[in-house]
Amino acid sequence: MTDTTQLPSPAHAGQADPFPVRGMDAVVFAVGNAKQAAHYYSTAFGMRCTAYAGPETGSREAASYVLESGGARFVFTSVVKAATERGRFLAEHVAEHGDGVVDLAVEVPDVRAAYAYAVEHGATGLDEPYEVKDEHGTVMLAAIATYGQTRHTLVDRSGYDGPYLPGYAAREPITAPPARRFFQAIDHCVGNVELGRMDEWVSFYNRVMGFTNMKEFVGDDIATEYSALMSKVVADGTRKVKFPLNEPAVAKKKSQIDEYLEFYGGPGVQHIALATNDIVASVRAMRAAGVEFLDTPDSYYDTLGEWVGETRVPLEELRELKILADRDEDGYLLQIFTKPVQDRPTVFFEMIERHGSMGFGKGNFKALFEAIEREQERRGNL
Ligand code: TYF
Ligand code: FE
Repeated sequence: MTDTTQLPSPAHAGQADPFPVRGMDAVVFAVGNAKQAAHYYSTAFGMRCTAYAGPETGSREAASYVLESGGARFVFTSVVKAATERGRFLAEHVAEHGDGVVDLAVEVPDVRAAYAYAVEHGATGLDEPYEVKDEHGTVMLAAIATYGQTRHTLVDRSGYDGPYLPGYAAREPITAPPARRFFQAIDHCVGNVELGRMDEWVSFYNRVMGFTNMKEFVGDDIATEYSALMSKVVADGTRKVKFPLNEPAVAKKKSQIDEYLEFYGGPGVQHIALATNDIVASVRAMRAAGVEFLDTPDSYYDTLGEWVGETRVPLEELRELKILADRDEDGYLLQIFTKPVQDRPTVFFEMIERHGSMGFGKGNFKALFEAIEREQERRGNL
């Protein structure tokens, strides 16, 4: 599973980063009811609503709520009137995919250069670079297509000090935010693509955005044994933006990725991992607010101590909250996965507390995938 000798050496090895990025700018969701989604992410994820655009601010076709938790930003958008291009896109996206991610927006220092590089290397351009401005300054934007109907907007907001984007008005939190935020950054964003297409998308990110492969992956051997999926991870040169990619594997069971593709109606974002520095407090608060997490059998904790060793959180607390732990040569991580957060078995979240490890919890893949399959079975999809 971990074999650094197989990593392709990037074409630009030893040269300056061909596609510098500052980090994730936002994850934009198209949902059926953005007003209620904004409330859920405020109360259950401890996020703070900071900005709004809608009919009251001159945006007649859609309503958008911006929620933040530390450096993590989510935007929830719903159609208000489908009679416009944007409105029709949102209405059709929700009809086809249910609530889902339309945009993994990436902050870059130079939008024109990033867009030109991407398109030159084979990306489909969706929006050529353009400026939007108001009294707070100027934002540069452009967009390229990725898997399914998902896009990457490229954002440079260094010349802007307003709330989110021109057209948005600052607004008060929906509920009083918790004293301590539940998470402070987006750790990684995972895409599910069709059977046999994962390597094409890995090479898309290699070529178009200069992203390189990280060493963690699920290969053929493990896939057929128990995971029913294959997975590789690409990341920018600074490892601030990490995009794992999954495809279904032909295995003994129907893959959880097939279930996603069937119910989402094609490729799309599968999960967003949120970096926390107190997973115990966050999971307690989120559970109390009604967030459902995957179950982990007690037997997992009976042997965990033997191979993970000491962690910040006592084993009994991990067991109580069903938090998973993994260790590699760089350190350890604690992680837990929510159940899907809408009625379709599609998008879910991960909470991750890293202590040195830069991996994705491969020591947990077996326990995790068995937990996902138990849910799949309960839904009648296995
Ligand atoms: O992002 C990851 O790679 C881990 C593991 O369907 C994972 O969170 C991989 C595939 C999957 C669920 C979790
Ligand atoms: Fe993950």
